[in-house]
Order: sequence, then C-alpha cells, then structure tokens
Amino acid sequence: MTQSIIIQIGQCGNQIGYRFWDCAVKEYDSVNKLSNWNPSLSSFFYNSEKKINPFKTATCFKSLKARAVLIDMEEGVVNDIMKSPLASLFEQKQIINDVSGAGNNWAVGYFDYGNKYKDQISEVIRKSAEQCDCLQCFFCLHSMGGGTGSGVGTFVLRLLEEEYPEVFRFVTAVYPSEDDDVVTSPYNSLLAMHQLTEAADFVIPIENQALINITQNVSKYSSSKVKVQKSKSEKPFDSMNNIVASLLLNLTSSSRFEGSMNVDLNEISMNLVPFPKLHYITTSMTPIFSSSLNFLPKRNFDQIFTDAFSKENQLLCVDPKSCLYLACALIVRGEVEVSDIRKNIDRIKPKLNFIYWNQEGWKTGLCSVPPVNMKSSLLTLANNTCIHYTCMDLRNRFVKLYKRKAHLHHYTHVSGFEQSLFDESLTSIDLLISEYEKLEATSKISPPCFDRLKVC
Ligand SMILES: Nc1nc2c(ncn2[C@@H]2O[C@H](COP(=O)(O)OP(=O)(O)OP(=O)(O)O)[C@@H](O)[C@H]2O)c(=O)[nH]1
Ligand SMILES: [Mg+2]
Repeated sequence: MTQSIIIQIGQCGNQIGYRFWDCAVKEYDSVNKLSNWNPSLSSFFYNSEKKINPFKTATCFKSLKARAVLIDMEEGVVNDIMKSPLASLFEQKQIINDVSGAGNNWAVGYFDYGNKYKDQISEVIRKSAEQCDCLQCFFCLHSMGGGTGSGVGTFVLRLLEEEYPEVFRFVTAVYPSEDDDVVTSPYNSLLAMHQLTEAADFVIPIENQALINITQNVSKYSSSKVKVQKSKSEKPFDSMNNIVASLLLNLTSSSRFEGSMNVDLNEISMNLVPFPKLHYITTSMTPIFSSSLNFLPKRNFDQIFTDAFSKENQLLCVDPKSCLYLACALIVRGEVEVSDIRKNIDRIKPKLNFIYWNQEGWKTGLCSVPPVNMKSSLLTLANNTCIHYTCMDLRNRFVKLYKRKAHLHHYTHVSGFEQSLFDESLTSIDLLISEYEKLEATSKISPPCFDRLKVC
C-alpha cells in the first residue's frame, strides 16, 4: 500500500482539505464501520499510538491521524479546524501558521512567507514523509487567487521538487471566477501558473464559476423536488468544496480500496500527460448532489456516463466535446460490469475528437467501493485542448491590469520580487496556449463558438 500526504495551503486549501477529511472518514466508516484498523486506511492516515486500536477508544478517532500538513498565514481557518469535530485528526506539529495573511499578494506569499517558513515547512513535511513506508504522492490544495494559496502554495511546490524529486506532485488549484472579489487575483493566478507549469506533475484546475454553476443547478433541481433544509453548520463554500472533496476521494479511491481493475495514480498520470508541461487536466464528475439532500436523482450507469461528458458537469467552464482529447481516463466506482463501461466508451467515442496518434487513449480504473449513498459514480480526467480557453481568459484578465500597471507596486516592493517575473509568467502561459493550439490545429475541428463563462 502506498501513501500520500495532503498539503493544504491558505483559506481555500484548508477549507477544501477539511471537507476531504470529513468525507474520507465518513467513507471509511460506511465501508468497515471504523471498528478496526484497516490497512486501506494507511494510505491517508496513520495510527499515532501503535499499541492502541484507534477505534476501540471512547472517542473513536483518538489516535487516528491524517497524513496532512496545514499551512495558512492567517489563523482563523486552521483554528476553526482545531475546534471542529475532526480536530483530533490533526496535531499541532502538523500546522504552520501566522497571523496577518499574505494580503492577496503572490509575492508576499512566495518571498516573504516562503523564506520565513522554509525550514519549518521543510521539517514538518519531512516528519510526515517519515511516517510513510512508501510515499507516492503529495497533493497540494490551494486557491490561485489568494496570496497564501498562490504564493506559499507554489513555494511549497518548488520545495517538494527540490527535496522529493521522485514523489509525484499533484495540485488541485481553485481558479477565481470573473467577478472574484480579490482584485489582484489575475496577477496571483498567472504568477502561480508559471510555477505550476514548471514544477507540478499533474494539475487539476477547478474554476469557482463552474462550482457555482453546478451547485446552483443542483439546488434548482432539488428545490423542485423537496424543500431542502440547510444545516446551520454549513459554511458558504461548503457545497462547492464538497464537490472538490468528492473529486479527490474518487481520484484516490484505488489507492484506498481494493479492486480488480484498480489503476495507480502514476499510471493515470503516465497516460494523461504526453508532454511534461501539458499537465493540466479537465475533470468532470457524476452524479453530483448536494450534501443537504438525502435523496439522489435516479440515474442509471448509461445516464451517468452521458452526464460526465456534458459541459454542465465539467469542473471548468469548458466544453471538452468541442475540442481535442489528447487522452482520457475514467475512474468508475461501484458494482459496475466491465462490459457496461466498454459499451459506454464505444457509444460515446464517435462523439469525441481524439488526437490522431492516440485514438485509443482511454485508461479505465474500477474500484468496487462506491461513494457513500451512491450505487456508482464516474470521474473523468481528460487532457483536452479546451484548457487553453481557460488560460486565455486568465491571460486577458491579467493583461487588463498589467497594461495599466495597476497594483504593481504592491509586488515590486517585496524583497526578491522582480518585475520580470510578470513578463516571464506571461510568456509561460502564452507558450502553453500555443502548444495546445498547435495540437488542436492537427485536427479538423473548428474553434467552439460559445461564451465560456456561460456554458454551464
Ligand atoms: N472553492 C473555494 N474557493 C475559495 C474558498 N475560500 C476562498 N476561495 C477563493 O480563493 C480566492 C482567495 O483565496 P484564499 O484561499 O481566501 O486566500 P489565501 O490563500 O488564504 O491567501 P491570503 O488570505 O491572501 O493570505 C478567491 O478566489 C476566493 O473566491 C473555499 O473555501 N472554496
Ligand atoms: Mg487567507
């Protein structure tokens, strides 16, 4: 069994991380009632007191600890986690925080806080790594818009690249919506993206706008069926973050549960990333439902499959069907027949454009344990040229500010920051866009005609 460490950075990273741990505990509990230490737990948890059965104590998770590192340059979110019902999963020594935050400024996060906490971060990660017999992946969770998420997040990524070059670096990054309240978020996102392109192995970009659209669709659907009561403890981002948490649970299901057709994360990444820098993966998930709903829309597996390829279920505001697939991976969970998966791939394939040299570019994993309260689920991961529309959109927002040199001085006065970093980041995203465009030009598809942010 291999292990992974989750590194959650900034408000967004920690809030998503919290939803992940909450859902992970519930998922394990639904499978083995958490009455015994089960080896499958070791991929994301360890037992801090080896002699004690973690679940036989009155407070059942007493010695069960998350393989996590919590980093935030503000105190609020991490303090809330340490007062939450899941507090016992984390130890103070897994936390690095400061008080004032990085003020929505990548440079403050990367240079000021990165340098200030470098040794401490390195030490905490080292201790977590030492708890693992076979460390396979780091999962970094953060926003692209905030100063800590984008700045400290990508600083940590560089540190991992330097200190653990053999361990996979997965990043789940939340991209700001167009009406984001952080005015400098296009700067932070572009500066961070430059680092992600250089130092990550696999990036799952998620747009907040797509999460908002999905949650609105779900609540429209559910309010037409039943009156939904929001629980009092539910926070504003919770339903959006639950979607990201489910994605991570599905993505890691094969490393957490047995399965005859389990696929390793390395295998997935190997199949999905034909060129090292083109590692931005478009994802979709079905079924999606609100945590406050206790019923599910009835969808059979064929419908789930169709839904997964529709633009409404993408976690980016894009339509992969109208662009070019370099490769696609499916992670199916539940009691699903392999023949049903095959049949659906054959059904959907004629509707998709695959690059000429990888017409059979499908990788399928099947984990027999479904998500809680579901019979089956499907996660799609695609390396698709549609990502360049997201990049272009971000680039345009960046240029709008940069042309006027708006807010530039907040960055240039940070020690270590050179204005040339803005230009390098712009060149980096331009290269990425042109690589995807060149690939798209190898196929006959015409550019999609849609208003990207309204597709969902
Ligand atoms: N999906 C989601 N987005 C979030 C969440 N919290 C913040 N965001 C988004 O993240 C961006 C702001 O980043 P934060 O994570 O709050 O900032 P930070 O990393 O704590 O950085 P500083 O506060 O600047 O030090 C904005 O685009 C927010 O809309 C969350 O819990 N979920
Ligand atoms: Mg913050």
